[in-house]
Amino acid sequence: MKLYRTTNGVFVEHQGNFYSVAALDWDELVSSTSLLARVRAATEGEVAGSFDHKTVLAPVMSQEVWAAGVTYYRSRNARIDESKDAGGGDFYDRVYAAERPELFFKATGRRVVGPGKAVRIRSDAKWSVPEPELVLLIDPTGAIAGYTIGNDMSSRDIEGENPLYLPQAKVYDGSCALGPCVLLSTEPMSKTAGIQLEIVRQGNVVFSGSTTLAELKRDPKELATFLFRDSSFPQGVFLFTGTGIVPGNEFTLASGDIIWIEIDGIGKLENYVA
Ligand code: DO4
Ligand code: MG
Repeated sequence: MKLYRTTNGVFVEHQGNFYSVAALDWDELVSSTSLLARVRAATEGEVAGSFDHKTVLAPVMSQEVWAAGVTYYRSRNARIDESKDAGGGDFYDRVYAAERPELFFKATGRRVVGPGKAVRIRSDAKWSVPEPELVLLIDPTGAIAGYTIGNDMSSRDIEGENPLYLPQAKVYDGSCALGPCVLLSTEPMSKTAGIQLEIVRQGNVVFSGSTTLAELKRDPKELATFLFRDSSFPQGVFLFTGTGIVPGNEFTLASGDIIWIEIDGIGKLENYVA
C-alpha cells in the first residue's frame, strides 16, 4: 500500500486503485498507533473517482527529517576523497567501521520539496550533487512504518573543506526532496531492491548510476534504534539511510538539471534544480 499526501487529503494506492483515507491531516494519521489498520480499512471502502498525480505533496508536515551518512563503501570513499586536503580520511573511515553511525539533522518539513518541485544549490557552493537515498518513516514508538525516496542535496566542497561545516553543506532551503509516496510496510525492504539515479541536462543524460540495498552496510532497524536513543519523535520522523551513488569528482549540478531517483517497489521521484 502506497500512501500519498495531496492537496485534496490523504490517499492510498492499493492494487492499482486509489482510496481516500479519513484523517484530520497527515500529522494525525502518521503519528497514529493504528496507521496501518486505518489505511487498510480505507482500501475496503469505495474507490476514489480520480487521482491526479499533480496534486501530490511531499509526505511530510511536522515530522523532523534526519539522515545517516557514510553507510555505503562508495560514500566512505567519496568523503575521504573530497576531504583529503582537510585531513578527513581517517574519521570517515572510522565512522564507516564504528558501531555508532553518523546521524545528522537534515530538515524540517518547511525545507522539504515534493515531487516535481525545485531543489536548490547553495549560492556559495561550487560542487553540488544529489544523494539518492532510501528513507525510513519511523513511527513515534520507534518502529519502521514505511519507506519513501529522498534526495539529500549536498555541497561537496563545503563538506570537504571541513567536516564541521556539514550542517551548512546539508541544511538550507530546498536541500531536501521526499516522495512521491510512502510504501507502508513493517517488513524489511528486499536487499535486491535497486536504487537508480539519472540526471538530465538539456535533454541529455549527464549522469546515471545505480546501487542496491545489499550495499547498505547498516540495518535500517539499527539506524532507527540509534536515532531514538534519548530522542523522542511524537509525530514520527523520517530517516535517510545514506547514499551509495556518488557521481565522479568532475560532476556538479547545474540550474535546470532534472533529477530522477527510482527505488524498486516504491516509485520514482523527479525534481529539477532551481
Ligand atoms: O558525512 C557526510 C554525509 C554523508 C552522507 O550524507 C551520505 O553518505 O549519504
Ligand atoms: Mg546523504
